[in-house]
Amino acid sequence: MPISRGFRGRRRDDAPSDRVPPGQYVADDFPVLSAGPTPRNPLDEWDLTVTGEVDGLKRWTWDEFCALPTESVTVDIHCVTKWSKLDSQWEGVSVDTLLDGVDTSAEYAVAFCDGGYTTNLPLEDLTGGKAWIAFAYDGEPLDPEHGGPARLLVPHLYFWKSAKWVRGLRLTPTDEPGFWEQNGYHIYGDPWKEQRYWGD
Ligand SMILES: Nc1nc2c(c(=O)[nH]1)N[C@H]1C(S)=C(S)[C@@H](COP(=O)(O)O)O[C@H]1N2
Ligand SMILES: [Mo]
Repeated sequence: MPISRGFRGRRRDDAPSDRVPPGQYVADDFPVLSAGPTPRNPLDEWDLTVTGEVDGLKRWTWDEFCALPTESVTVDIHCVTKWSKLDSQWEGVSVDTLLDGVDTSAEYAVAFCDGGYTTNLPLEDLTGGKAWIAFAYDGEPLDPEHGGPARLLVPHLYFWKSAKWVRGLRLTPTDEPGFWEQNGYHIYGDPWKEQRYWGD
């Protein structure tokens, strides 16, 4: 008797193609990918700053950051190593909130982190409800391995742009390649265009 696939439930790779970019597969787990050790620093030494091409520096302590308005977001994320995770649930502060009232001529930003990791993005990709500083995942405080206490979340670009242990944004007039962007990854990283590496 032939067994119809329809009786066996939906397979992982039957995920709707409009949600899984080319060359990606859907992962059920949440892999950890870090270029170095997980930094663990006391929260009273943590701050978040917006620097660079701004009138004066903007800075939040952990308590001040926690007092900002938060958003719950459910998004699909896509790692350049080819796993995608659908419907990941986060809580975070919109980057729009951090940049509210910031007057800048900068068109780009470099996110910087504890541990020295950096990644670059056009400011346009951080604003307009497209990016968050996330501090919770799946209803729990963000795991240190996944970037806790807080990480950048930019789901519409490959996940290396979502800088873990983020400590700030430096606004820049030009697009300055970050850690992976200096090491072969694409300057922009649109998963729908498969912009994985230089030249893609
Ligand atoms: N600070 C920092 N952020 C980082 C990285 C890193 O090595 N250091 N790796 C990036 C890469 S390549 C990916 S795919 C994701 C992985 O996030 P995860 O470990 O939570 O899955 O974090 C990104 N952000
Ligand atoms: Mo990655």
